[in-house]
Amino acid sequence: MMKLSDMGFDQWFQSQVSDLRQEGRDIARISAVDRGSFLIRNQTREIPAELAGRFYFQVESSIDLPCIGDWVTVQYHNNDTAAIIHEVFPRKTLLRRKSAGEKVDFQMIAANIDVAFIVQSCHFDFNVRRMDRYLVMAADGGVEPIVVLTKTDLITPEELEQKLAAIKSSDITAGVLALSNITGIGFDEFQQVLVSGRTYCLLGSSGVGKTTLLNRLIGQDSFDTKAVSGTGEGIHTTARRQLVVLNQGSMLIDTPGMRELGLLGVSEGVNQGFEDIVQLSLHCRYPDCGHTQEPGCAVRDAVTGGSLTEDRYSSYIKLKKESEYHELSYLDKRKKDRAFGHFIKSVKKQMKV
Ligand SMILES: Nc1nc2c(ncn2[C@@H]2O[C@H](COP(=O)(O)OP(=O)(O)O)[C@@H](O)[C@H]2O)c(=O)[nH]1
Ligand SMILES: [Mg+2]
Ligand SMILES: [Zn+2]
Repeated sequence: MMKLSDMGFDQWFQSQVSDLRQEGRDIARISAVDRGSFLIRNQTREIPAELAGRFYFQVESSIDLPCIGDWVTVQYHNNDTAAIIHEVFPRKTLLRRKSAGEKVDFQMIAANIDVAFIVQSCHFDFNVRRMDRYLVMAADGGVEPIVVLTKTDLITPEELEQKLAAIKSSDITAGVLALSNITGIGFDEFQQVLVSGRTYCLLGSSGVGKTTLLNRLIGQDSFDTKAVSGTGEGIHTTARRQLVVLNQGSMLIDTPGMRELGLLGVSEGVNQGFEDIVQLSLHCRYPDCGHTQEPGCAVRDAVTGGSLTEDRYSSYIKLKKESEYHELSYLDKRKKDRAFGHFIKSVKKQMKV
């Protein structure tokens, strides 16, 4: 049993209750989102939820739809095993991105976040300019930023010093933490930042170690993982965004990578920071080489030959895959939606509906 106030429902939200809450409606927080499907978390558990009909014709922009971290009013049905989402509370803070297209529009990433961890890998992903864009995004939404550099095990202490100096010299005033998920160095300092009742969000490119960090937090606490995610692994693999309650009472939201956040243009997104691979690919036998199984692939050859590390290669492939996700056919997307449907079903099953 967790009080709503333990989940971040403070005086600020409390003061809005009389405007929003109607008879028979309860308050809960959005804890997982995948397109039109939601999970909400209340004092005792997570429950699959759907939007009330009015959302489908009253909402003008996707910004008005509930997103991860939102506080909402709900009505339960089917013996409290399903819920309808009625109202979204005003957002205290928010993380949103500009969406692609000619018209400037915004898409929500997460709401009611106290601290955003801007995660970059020391190894390949380090880019102060991109760090700045995330910092602006956080500042715009009233969210405190903390920079987290991962994979310190892959560079020398001197190289790490250089990176920290580069951040300092570019007038970034946010706190900076450096850690390795492999050796565990710096992990305690990271964990100490987390305060119970507060909500944190991991932001950053794909492959920098966000989910590994989350798993480490869950694993080390050896907390009853049911309370952590409801279905354990299922959420990690299928839900697009999820809010996890950690053992010591803080909440953490993992987000998909940067392409999903649309911070960078399509071509820039994948190739920026991978200029060496772009150079190599000019020598692949096929101009449209995917650098996975194609014969005569200069990129694979470089990995085999040792001039390109496996880690860097797989980071590139991962980022590329993520960007390709956006060009998936409608049918493929439907397939992914179904995967989320299975996930919702497994939550229901766990609750022995
Ligand atoms: N060497 C090293 N590898 C890491 C570290 N953290 C994560 N990884 C690896 O980086 C890859 C991507 O990690 P993942 O957590 O999926 O990144 P995400 O896309 O940001 O969630 C995985 O193969 C991890 O094992 C780290 O601190 N050091
Ligand atoms: Mg991840
Ligand atoms: Zn190739």
